[in-house]
Amino acid sequence: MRDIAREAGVSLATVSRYINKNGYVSEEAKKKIEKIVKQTNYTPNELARAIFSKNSKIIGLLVPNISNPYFNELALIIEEYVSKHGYSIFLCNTNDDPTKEREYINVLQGHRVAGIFTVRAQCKKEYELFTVPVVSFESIISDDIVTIVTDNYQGGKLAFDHLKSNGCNHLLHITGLDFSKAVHDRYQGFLDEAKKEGMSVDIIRFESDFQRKMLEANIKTLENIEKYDGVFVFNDIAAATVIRYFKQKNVHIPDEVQVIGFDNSYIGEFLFPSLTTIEQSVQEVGNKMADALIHLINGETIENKIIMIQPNVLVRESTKAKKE
Ligand code: XLF
Repeated sequence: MRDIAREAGVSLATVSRYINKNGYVSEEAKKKIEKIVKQTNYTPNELARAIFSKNSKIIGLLVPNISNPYFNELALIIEEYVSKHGYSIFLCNTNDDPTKEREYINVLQGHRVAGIFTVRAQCKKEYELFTVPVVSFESIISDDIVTIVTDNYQGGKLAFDHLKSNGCNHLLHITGLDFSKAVHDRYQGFLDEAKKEGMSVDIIRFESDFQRKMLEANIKTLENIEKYDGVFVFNDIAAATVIRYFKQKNVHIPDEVQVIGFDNSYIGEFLFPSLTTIEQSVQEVGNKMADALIHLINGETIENKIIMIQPNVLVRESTKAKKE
């Protein structure tokens, strides 16, 4: 910066204001500095900046696995949002493994990140000890940490109502990871609503929601799947493997069985038949998470620590209802 100031014939303070975008720089000085920056291919030393200011312009994003389409879309939305505020994303895949999650938390701390987004977190204590702001999706970590969460219970109810009003009588619910409260709430909403109607539901649990091989191994354990006429799957990527399985077995969707997922991740549109789903708007989730964290990094407070997203039914071809 000193060299640039000398070459441009301006003060070091002016160059610093220009580089850090924090103060007035005359148009004339700007032009001179820009010319030297271009000629010398200068980039600010982010490490030096992080050491000086105690944190960097980097935000950590921990996701269970980026190969789940819902999470890769979420990462994209968050990245787009924070980059407009001058931040970059440090992406960490936890594989839903608490050991890996803990290791990444340490790595992020070591890099003096400005904040953390965490998705389906399991290591609650570690986040509480963090001195920079944390925003969580789905897992309620503590009373102080802002959490964005879909009304999953309501989502489960909506899935039941949709299948019921489409004439389904033999219901199967494929649920997911045991530790996930979101997944459990979907299950509970579906079951409670069925109970109210005096209907029974068979339940199967999948152990993973992102590893294709694991999903396919799970689905092979489904016996007599042909006896069901309505299936609610806990998320869209798992529903995609269910649709494929029915096709291999020559079970026609939606005439013989109707399938509904959860998420509205983009994979649903590419399936044939396209997937009816309970939407938890990824745009809304991503924007709300990013907006909350940027506010917190800027030193503002957020009174409402639980921000609830309302789900809705998105009708496509895998169920019989009229398309909207
Ligand atoms: O954790 C739940 C299960 O999978 C999450 O919201 C998702 O639906 C994403 O696909």
